Amino acid sequence: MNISILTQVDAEALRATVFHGLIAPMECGALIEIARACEAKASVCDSDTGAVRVDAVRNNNMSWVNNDHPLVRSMNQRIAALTGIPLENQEPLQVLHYRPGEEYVPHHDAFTPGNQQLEHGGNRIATVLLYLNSVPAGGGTFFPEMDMRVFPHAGLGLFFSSVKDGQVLQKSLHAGEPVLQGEKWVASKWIRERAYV
Ligand SMILES: O=C(O)CCC(=O)C(=O)O
Repeated sequence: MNISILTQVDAEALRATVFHGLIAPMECGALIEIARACEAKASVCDSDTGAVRVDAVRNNNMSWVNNDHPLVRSMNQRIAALTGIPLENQEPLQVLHYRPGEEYVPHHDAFTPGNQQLEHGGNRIATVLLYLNSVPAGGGTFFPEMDMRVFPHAGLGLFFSSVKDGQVLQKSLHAGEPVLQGEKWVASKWIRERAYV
């Protein structure tokens, strides 16, 4: 891996890092094809109750790609090496696919106290996004509390933390903005405090 850090933002307890070099251009295309074969309407996990449901807050498609695929296994290992967080803390890799007008409205990836999802390895402490294609217009990942936006470009990655000392970081609020032109493919990895079960 030859990772270049392009930007690093430390906002109170939140760290956000934009990087390049974790995924090669050919691998971006291959991951899109793996995901395309098994995509379905995206679901959300209620941040209070943990219940999983299809919801208008996220009107794009998604795929939970097979962890046994050599490329997916390799991506998971690279994410563990990049973050220094054990592989076993990772949820499966998901690939999100947005068409024009589709979006993921502002949300926190971390859960609030009492959520039954916390039983599956504690909270989501960090997220890694890997942009698999370049979007001609729209489709940014926007953090309204930090006025920070990452534009999707093939091969770019974003790491951000979501929890510090057991507290959900309010500044980690983020959205997948509506795609205005073209399509957007992004791989998303949620990482737990402990082994994901
Ligand atoms: O599509 C994006 O840019 C954001 C995805 C996202 O919010 C997530 O995976 O939690």
